[in-house]
Amino acid sequence: MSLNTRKSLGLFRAMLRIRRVSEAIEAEYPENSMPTPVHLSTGQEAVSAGVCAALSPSDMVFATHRCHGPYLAKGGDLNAMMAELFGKSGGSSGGFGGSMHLVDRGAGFMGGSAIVGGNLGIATGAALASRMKGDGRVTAVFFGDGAADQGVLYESVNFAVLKKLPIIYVLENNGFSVCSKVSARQAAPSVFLKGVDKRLLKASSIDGNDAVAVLALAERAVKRARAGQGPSFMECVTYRIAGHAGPADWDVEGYRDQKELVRWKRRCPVQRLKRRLVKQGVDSDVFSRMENETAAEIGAAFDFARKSPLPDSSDLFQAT
Ligand SMILES: Cc1ncc(C[n+]2csc(CCOP(=O)(O)OP(=O)(O)O)c2C)c(N)n1
Repeated sequence: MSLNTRKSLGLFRAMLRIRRVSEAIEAEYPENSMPTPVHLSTGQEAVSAGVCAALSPSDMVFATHRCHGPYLAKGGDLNAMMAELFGKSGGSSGGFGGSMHLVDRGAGFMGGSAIVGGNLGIATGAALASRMKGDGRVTAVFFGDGAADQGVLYESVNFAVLKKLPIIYVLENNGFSVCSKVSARQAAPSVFLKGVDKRLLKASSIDGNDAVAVLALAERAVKRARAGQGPSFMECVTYRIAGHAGPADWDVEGYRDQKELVRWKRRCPVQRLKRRLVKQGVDSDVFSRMENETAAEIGAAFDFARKSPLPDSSDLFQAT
């Protein structure tokens, strides 16, 4: 098997896992066993998988309220994620944080944030700390097009360029901020890239549903960061197939064109990569084995979450 096929299979496994975990959450959510809002990233898996595959375990990732994908792709513990969603003590934030506040420092996953744009400044600060300590870590910060409307993005990028910080700004442009389209909020497509001086900031816009392309761009960004050449900005154009929050069928009707949704479903990043791998000669047994392993892992994580005790209120100040 060629190195490229092996890398692509790694991306496929990461995306499949995120997709199947999301589906399992969707199926369980109406049971009211998870006392937390959930923001699924169905359709956006290639961004998490591609960016995180370019990073080493000690590199840092900061994410948003839609953080399951980056958490899992960065090596976060699935048992701890599920227990967190169930509000149990075995959760990654002791059951006190919920779905938007996953964290796994051991895996370099520094946390999701419910404050839109909130992690941009914090991640930039973490990259400054890496630069000052010379620890060689690269930081990637995920944020949505809604967060890109905020001034903190410009302040952060400006500072990162000024100090040549080892950071990658990963814009997951999924077309919406809750129910509000990008075109209703921004003057032109990729407006935040238009005025950028390319000599100062390496900024690109790519197909965010192509995991191989995301990985290739992220690898270049990591290389630049490690070489002390400063930040990169990657706009990954994708689509949120799920609703803003909760299971997909909880989506508020009317705010998006159903034909557009169907078109993007056809561009499913997981199926796209599978088709490519089949063309490269990967056997159907490989996919069946991955499906079985993923299902077993998810089943075990749900069991772990169900059996984990509720947190003790006296632990509240330890966990927050
Ligand atoms: C500072 C702030 N303003 C508003 C909100 C309410 N809010 C929660 S999610 C969201 C949309 C964010 O859209 P985007 O950044 O594109 O991320 P996506 O949900 O599309 O992944 C908003 C406005 C918030 N949590 N924080």
